[in-house]
Amino acid sequence: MARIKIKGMSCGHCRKAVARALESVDGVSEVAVDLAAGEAVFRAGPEVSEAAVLEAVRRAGYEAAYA
Ligand SMILES: [Cu+2]
Repeated sequence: MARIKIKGMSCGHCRKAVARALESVDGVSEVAVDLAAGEAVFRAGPEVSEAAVLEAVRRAGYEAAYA
């Protein structure tokens, strides 16, 4: 499983927005976003680039980085 840190989530709406953004990336599945911890864990297939994942989260309005 891959894990990223996310900055700027403040409520359940943020958590859902980040989850949707991650699920929109081809090859990403089993997304779990932890609001309190400010992180997300997901399964990423071999076609998934870290840059694409971070860009998807950024487009949703949040800063993200691989831990
Ligand atoms: Cu929010």
